[in-house]
Formats: sequence, structure tokens, C-alpha cells
Amino acid sequence: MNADIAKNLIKELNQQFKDQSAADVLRFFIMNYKDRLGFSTSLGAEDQVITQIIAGIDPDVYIFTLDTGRMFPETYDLLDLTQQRYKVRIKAYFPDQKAVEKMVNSKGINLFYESVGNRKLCCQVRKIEPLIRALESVDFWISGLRREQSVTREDVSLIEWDELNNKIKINPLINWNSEDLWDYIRQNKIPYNPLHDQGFPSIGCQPCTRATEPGEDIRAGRWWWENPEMKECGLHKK
Ligand code: ADX
Ligand code: SF4
Repeated sequence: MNADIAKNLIKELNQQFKDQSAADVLRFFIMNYKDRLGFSTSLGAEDQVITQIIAGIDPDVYIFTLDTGRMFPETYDLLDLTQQRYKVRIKAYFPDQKAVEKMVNSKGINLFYESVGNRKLCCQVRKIEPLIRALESVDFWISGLRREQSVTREDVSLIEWDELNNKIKINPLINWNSEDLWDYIRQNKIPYNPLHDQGFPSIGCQPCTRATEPGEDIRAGRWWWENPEMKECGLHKK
């Protein structure tokens, strides 16, 4: 996709949708660009909301997950349940077998605790490379980012240009706060990861996620041993 054309379109779309609901935004893109878009779900609370909305519009929309091989068992169970409940197919992308073998055999299975460099390598192999493949066939990428989640996400827009992947990125829940999110989940009886009720507001890979204490940041339990300014795996780097 041509970056200049995309950036102009993005400006117009942000203006057009600034006061519209997440469902309206999703409906517009599905109606107009269904064959050119994909939604990435990590099965987190935000993604469950988006899946429910998408399924109500068109359950055939391309939805995918990046299965790093290090997810919580609860996440796998939710993956299964979500597909059954909403009659959607969530396509799984796995890391490249040779790259994982090389990394683990040279640096160890839990290399990420040793340095930021090792952690980034693991995220690159287990998430970023599969993401590139998952996005190959699309121009529009739907994600569950919320501005409130972290200092690294404060300047994210509803619709933005993803320089790294050359995609138009749509974040329908960007303005939702935690209360909006959980009210919607309860009102619509949306299945969610039971770990959210055990102190995990944000859930990623098992070895890199811990529960948070009351009053701590939403993402304090992700890569908790690293500095908050660094806590992005690269999926959402601008
Ligand atoms: S992360 O970059 O720190 O892992 P986070 O867990 O906050 O991201 O999720 C933000 C959004 O990134 C999700 O709403 C989803 O769109 C996407 N995402 C994160 N992890 C995955 C995954 N494993 N598979 C698919 N999408 C993911
Ligand atoms: Fe590896 Fe942890 Fe990144 Fe998952 S979150 S890909 S286990 S470093």
C-alpha cells in the first residue's frame, strides 16, 4: 500500500469516526474492505470484545492469533471456547520451527530473563516474524490497543499508519477505559480469560506475565523485570 495515499485516507477517516462507536468503525471497514483486513487476537479482554462485535457483523472476517508456544493453558481453552461460541475461525500462526530450535538450543528456553536483547530476540522469533506472515495478505490490521494501557500507547490514534508493516492499523477500542471494557463484557456475557479475575489485567506469554498488585499499572505484570518505557514486544512499535 502506498504510504502517502494511506496517510491522507487515515486523516479523513480519523475525522469521520472520531465520535462513532467501536461497532460503527468495525462495520464500516468490514463492509468496505472485508477481503483486505485482518484482526489479531491474543484472547485478551479487549480482543474478546472485538471478536464479539465482528462475529455479529460477519463471522467470516479473517481473525488470527500468534501462538508463541508459551501461552497460558487458560488462553488455549479460551481460544477453543471463543471459536465455538461465536462460530468464528481463529487462524493460528506458529513460530518458524528452525528459528525456535536455533534460539533455544543456543540461548536456553528461558533466555528472556537474561537481557533485553534476549527478550527481544524471543519476541522477534515467536511473535514478530509470524505477525509478518499473518499480515501478508491484508492492507488493514485491526488490533485491541487502548490508550490507557501504558505510557508507550498514549499517542496511539483510532486509525494510524503502521510504518513497520506498511498497513493501516485500526484500534476500535482506543478510547475505552477499563470500566467501559468490563461493563461491555458483563452486559454481553462475553467469555474471558479466568486469569483476569486472578489479578492479571494484561495477559501475554506465561513466563513473561505475572499478576499485578492493586494500584499497579495495567501492564506492570508484563516483562515486569524491565523498565516501563521499554515494555513493548515490537508488535506495536511505531
Ligand atoms: S503486546 O504487544 O504487549 O503483546 P498486548 O497484549 O497489549 O500486546 O495486546 C495488544 C494487541 O496486540 C491485542 O489486542 C492484539 O490485537 C495484539 N496481540 C498481542 N499479542 C497477540 C498474539 N499473541 N496474537 C495475536 N495478536 C496479538
Ligand atoms: Fe518470548 Fe516472553 Fe516475548 Fe513470549 S513474551 S515471545 S516468551 S520473550
